[in-house]
Amino acid sequence: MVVDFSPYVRRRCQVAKELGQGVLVLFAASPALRNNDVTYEFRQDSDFYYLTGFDEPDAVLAILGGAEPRSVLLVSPKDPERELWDGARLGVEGARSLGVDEVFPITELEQRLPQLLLDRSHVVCRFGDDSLVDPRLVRALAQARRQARRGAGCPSSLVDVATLVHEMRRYKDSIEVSLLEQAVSISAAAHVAAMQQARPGSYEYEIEALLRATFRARGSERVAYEPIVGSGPNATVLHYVKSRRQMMAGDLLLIDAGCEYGYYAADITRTFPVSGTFSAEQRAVYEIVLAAQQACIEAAAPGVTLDQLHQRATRVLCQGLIDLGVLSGSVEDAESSGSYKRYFMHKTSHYLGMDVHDVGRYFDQGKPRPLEPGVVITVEPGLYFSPEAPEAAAAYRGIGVRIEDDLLIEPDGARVLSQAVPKEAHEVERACRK
Ligand SMILES: [Mn+2]
Repeated sequence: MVVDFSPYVRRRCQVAKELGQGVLVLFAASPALRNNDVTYEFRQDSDFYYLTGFDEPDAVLAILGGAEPRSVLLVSPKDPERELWDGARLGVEGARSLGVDEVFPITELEQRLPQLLLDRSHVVCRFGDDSLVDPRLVRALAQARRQARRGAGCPSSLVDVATLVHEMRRYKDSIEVSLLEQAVSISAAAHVAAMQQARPGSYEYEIEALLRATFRARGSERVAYEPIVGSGPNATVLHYVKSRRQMMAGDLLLIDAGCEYGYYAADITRTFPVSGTFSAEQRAVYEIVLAAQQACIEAAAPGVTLDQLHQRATRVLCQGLIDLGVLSGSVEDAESSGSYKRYFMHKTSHYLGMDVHDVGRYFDQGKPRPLEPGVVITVEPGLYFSPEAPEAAAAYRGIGVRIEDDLLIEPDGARVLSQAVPKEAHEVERACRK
């Protein structure tokens, strides 16, 4: 695959501009041990990938601002013996193709890093996340300070990478949007396949396998998060990932699954009847959740906050719970007492991007932050009646419904990226009919 590294060059230029006299230092992700000598599949750190497009471990990126901005990358040198086992590395020569100004072997980190910190006002970095990275950075700072006694300046403060890189990541550029569209379109195909495949007698893991196979067969590298495939009462367990149950006629199946494509995540949820037809109770709940979700989608636009979307969803869900006879009193009573939280216990939206719960501040000086063009969010209201739900909800016990779409905020509203997955009750039933 030919990779165009110009977006990474552009992003590093922007970082350099905002750094002033500072320096940004980012470590690549470390391979995580699973058990004994087996590691989890390696996935690059999102910030690191965002600024380099480089997906090997054991690497460090430094971006220096100021009058002569430059970026420096330290990578694993070529090692034919190791590469026989682990696969090819780009190496120092190869890494020059990434468009960075200087490349050095990572073996020189101990001497190079303190040098890169000299005469810099501050270091933008991540701390407290990786117990292996923190001491290396602190050692380099200490060394830079020792040199500072001989005349050079050394950084006087550490700045969290969130203030700079995560703010950039909150706004998706056109390349990011097209990768998100790809991730969403592959995930949509998997949801449609699941609707066609699931039937009474199927096991949840069979559907999970179908989702994963569809992702991979269409070029996705991995799931964006562990798929949730919850049938019957499992649909009321928010983070159910065991996928063990056999589905029965009359069950709803809740699937919350999305793939990652080119390091961008999709996050889609649909809930459908495994026999192809909603029961009256299931349909009543489904229509309420759908109305709440559509109310949010209509309202999503620049200037609106995620808090406002959540309030909107909550209001529709409260009215629905009252109409069902599950809650009594007025919508205002339900909102102020929080009585609805027994059935709707999570938030309506989060940012979506390289991370499924993407970075970027939600609040500005304590106040919810308005949406802006380029921000991508999910809208995912739900209602969950656990098998232990109170007497007033007896008819709905064991029903769980969530509907989730991915939205790109545009200058005049929002575009639903995940439109290809059926959502209206009759469309869902049609997609499920065997
Ligand atoms: Mn989500």
